[in-house]
Parts: sequence; C-alpha cells; structure tokens
Amino acid sequence: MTFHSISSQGENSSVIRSWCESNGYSYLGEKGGELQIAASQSTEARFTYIKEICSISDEIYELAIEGEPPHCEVKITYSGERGLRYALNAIGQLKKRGEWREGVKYDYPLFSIRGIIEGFYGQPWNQEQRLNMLRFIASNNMNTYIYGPKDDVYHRERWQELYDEESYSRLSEVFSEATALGLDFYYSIAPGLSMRYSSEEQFEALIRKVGQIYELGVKHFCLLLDDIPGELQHQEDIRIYRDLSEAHIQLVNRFYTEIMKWDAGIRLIVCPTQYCGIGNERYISKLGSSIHPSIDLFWTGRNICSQEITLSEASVFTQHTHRKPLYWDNYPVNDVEMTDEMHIGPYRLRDRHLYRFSRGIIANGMEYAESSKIAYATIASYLWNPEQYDPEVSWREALEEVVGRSDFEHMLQFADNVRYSCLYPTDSPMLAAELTRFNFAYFYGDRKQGIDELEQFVTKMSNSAAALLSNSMENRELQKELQRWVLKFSVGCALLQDCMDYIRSQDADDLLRVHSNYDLYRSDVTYVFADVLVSFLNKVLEQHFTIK
Ligand code: LTM
Repeated sequence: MTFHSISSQGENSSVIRSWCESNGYSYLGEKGGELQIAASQSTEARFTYIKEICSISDEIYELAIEGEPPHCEVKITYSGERGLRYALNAIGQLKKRGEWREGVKYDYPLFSIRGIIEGFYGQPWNQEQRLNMLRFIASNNMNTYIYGPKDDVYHRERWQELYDEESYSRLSEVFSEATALGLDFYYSIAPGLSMRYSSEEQFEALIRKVGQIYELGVKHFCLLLDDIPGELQHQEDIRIYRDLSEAHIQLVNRFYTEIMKWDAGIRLIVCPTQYCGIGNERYISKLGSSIHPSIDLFWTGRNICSQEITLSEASVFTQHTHRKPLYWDNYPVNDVEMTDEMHIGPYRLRDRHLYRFSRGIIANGMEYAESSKIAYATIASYLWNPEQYDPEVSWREALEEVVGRSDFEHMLQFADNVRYSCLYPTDSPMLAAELTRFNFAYFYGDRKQGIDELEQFVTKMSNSAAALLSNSMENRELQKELQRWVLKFSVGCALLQDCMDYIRSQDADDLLRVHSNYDLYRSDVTYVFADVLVSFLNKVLEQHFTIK
C-alpha cells in the first residue's frame, strides 16, 4: 500500500500542506489526492482532557481510516494544532511500517513536556544539524527544544554581551523553524560562572541580553546555574548574602518578575547549582521553597548521569521543592569524561509511571547529532506512552528510522556492541549469549558445532563492520560520526577471528597473533564491547581453550 498525493478539507490546511512538503508528499489542495483528509478540531472532553495526568491538552487526536488509496479517506479529529501534527505523523508511520489498516486510532501523550536540550560541552551542532534535529524531534512527537550549548560563548562565557548580527540571525532562524514545527523553543542563558549577584549593573545586563532574544518573539527561557562554583565568590556577594541559595533565590525571583512584565505567557525553567542528589538537600530545598511556584526546576536524578529514575526519588524532590521535577536527563550525552563512549543504546530504567510524578523529560544530546537521533527516537516513544514502552522494540524501530532499511541489519550487529552507558553498565548482549553457548558446547556439548556456530556469528559481525565502513552506506553523516567506533568494532571482530583460528588449529603461532593483536586492540581506548570481548580474549590467552 502506498500513496504520494494528499488533499485536505477542513481547518488548518496550512499545517497539512507544510507537513506534506516536508515529508515528501504532493499536496493537491482540496480535492484529488490519493489520500483525502478531512480535519476538524473538537472541544469535546475526550479531545481536550487527559485523565491520567488530570490535564487539559492540545495534543490529542483521532484518526479514522476508510478505504485504500487511491480512494482513501482519513478523518482527523484533534484538540489543537499539535494533535493534528501527531495525527499526520501517525499517517506517515503507518505507511512507513506497512501497518496501514482501515479503522480508528485515538491517541495522546502521557508526558506533558517531551524534548531535548542542546546542553553539552563540545562542538555545538551546526545550523543545518540543528534545524534537521528540530524536524526529527517534531516528527517523533516531541514538543520542546532547548538551546543551551555550553560552548556557545554568548550563552555562558560572555553571557553579558549581546549576540552579533550573524549569530542572532541564526538563532532567529532556529526559533522560526521550531515555531513552524509546533515546538516550544527555549533560550537558555548561563551567567553563573562570573556573575556578581549583588550587582545592579550585571542584573540589567542579564535582562538586556534576554530581552534581545525576546525581541525575536521567544517566550520560553531557561536560567542555567549548573556547573558553577558552589560557594559565593565575589566579596561583595559574600558580604550581602548568607549563602549561594540566598543569592540564587533573589536572582531567580527578580529575573522572573522582570521578564513576566513583558508577557504573561512567558515560561521559565531554572537549572539549580545542585541539580542531582536525593532532593532534600539544603540548597535545593531552600531554592524550591522560595522561588515562584510557576517556575520549573531541572533535576538530573540521583546522579549527574542517572542509571535509573524512580517514583520515590521524584516524590522526595516534590516534597522538598514544592514542585514536580522537570528532568534534565543526561542521556545520550557523551561529553567530558565520556568522550570515548558512543551512546546509541535504547532509553531505559525510567519508571513507567514517572509521567504522573514529573513535569516531563528533556534529554541532553551528544555533539554527534545524527547518532543522538537513535537514542532520541527511543526517548520520544517512551515519553509518548511509557506504560507500553518496550526499549528493544523501540530501539530497532529507531535504528531503522535513522540508519535506513538497507543498512539496518549491519547497524544492529554493530550497535549491539555499543550499548554501554550510565543506563547500561555492560554491553554486547548478543555476543555475550553466543560466547556462553560456545563455552558450554566446547566443554560439555558438540565442540565442533560450537566452534562453527561462533565462527559464523563472528563472520556476520565482520561483514557488518565492512559494510558500515564501505561507500554504500545511506546515512553518510552517521557513518562519519560513528567511524571511530566502527573501526574499533572491526578490529575486535578481526581479533575474534584470530581466536577462532587458534581454537581450531591449536597452533602456537596463531596464539601469538592473538597476543600481538590484543595489545593493538587495547591501545585504542574507543569504547566498544565493554568488558565482554576482553573477558573472552583473556580466557583464550590463558589457554582455556587449549587442548592439553
Ligand atoms: O547536567 C547538567 C545540568 N549540566 C552539565 C551538562 O551540561 C553536561 O552535558 C552533563 C554531562 O557531562 N553534565 C553536566 O553537569
């Protein structure tokens, strides 16, 4: 089942037209499409209210499909423009996955705030990557993009300076694109490295700077106070404030009051200096108890990069700060001490009911934009419906979406060995299972069959490494980003092949080859296979598989 042209009747034809344009369909106006859409907005309770979170929403839709193209009618009922967009995304997904059927689909998201932050250290995304990322998250039904690259000097280091013309117009373009896609665009400012909290002049500079962004039409802001000295530094501040929390309470409330004068629709998120932990510590409790209740507070969970996020942790935070946490989740980010890792594994270990206990989740990206999309797609599917989220299913869909169908199997072979992160402290589940089977067969079963089967698996991995390094890969940007990890993977596969040669031949020269290639393999710190491959190699080198 396929279709290429769409026509529509009813409201919001401009949204449908622009969705068609950016998704490769020809939009034929009111009549004549292989797919005819009739779209209408509804104010009925089932289209405006999400009972699980007791909240009014503009993100609900219903899709009723009748017939097959070229005579197919789709009736969309939606609560707001976002609902309509998600209905259109659902049409695209059903078609792409070959799941197009007559029938009715009624759907809505469970997390209210679903988005990403460009909030990492390192090379910020370039403009093309950023705009492309906006389109990607919008097509995955996220609703928020936060601009806050640590290494944009105007954002942090030189926070007092107004943007120059060129950078300003780039930001303006990002804001316009986000708005056109129905995303909330947040601009972040991070003055805490140098700000003298008691200085009137510096406060005015802060307002002037944010005012420059407000001039573009931006109404969502973040005040980021993370990764700055945990104690007051300026003598003037030490004289005036009892501690950092007191200075921050005054700054945040004054800042909020000032920007709210511009527009009642303004929203503010604050990232506190203590942004992880139990949630009942002195600084965060004082800040949370004293800043305006409408301000959201970022929280990364128990740790900076938290392995899991639980309901009880969320409720401790809420109890002490008088608001639900807005999670700044440090996944898939791989900056600072994580630069040898590549975070392309699925999102996991966030409680499936967290949507009831938080404002939402904002996921921090890697400077590798294409690679970030893999984890982001899984995060988007968790955020839409965490109760039904299955990390492995969503991961395979994400790989296929980002990598393309033709390279999917090869990418899966590779990516299964690059899962290690704060969320997943081991790696290579498929290889680990093969090695366990091999070990059993070698000592207690059919040895020859065990060797043959492991070798087949190793050959499959080696072929995948070769394919991912070849000129035929569809997503070239992704290939460039992953090259360092694919090369290490390829060396690991060759080393496994050396092991198989030795296990078969029992020849001392083959064992020597394993030795020297092992040293070479270990000299490259690029993180692939975590400890799974090394434990097997050690066994081989300790002559575990040597016939005595
Ligand atoms: O996590 C927060 C709030 N701040 C920084 C991020 O900018 C950085 O990307 C991550 C990961 O290294 N850690 C931080 O502390």
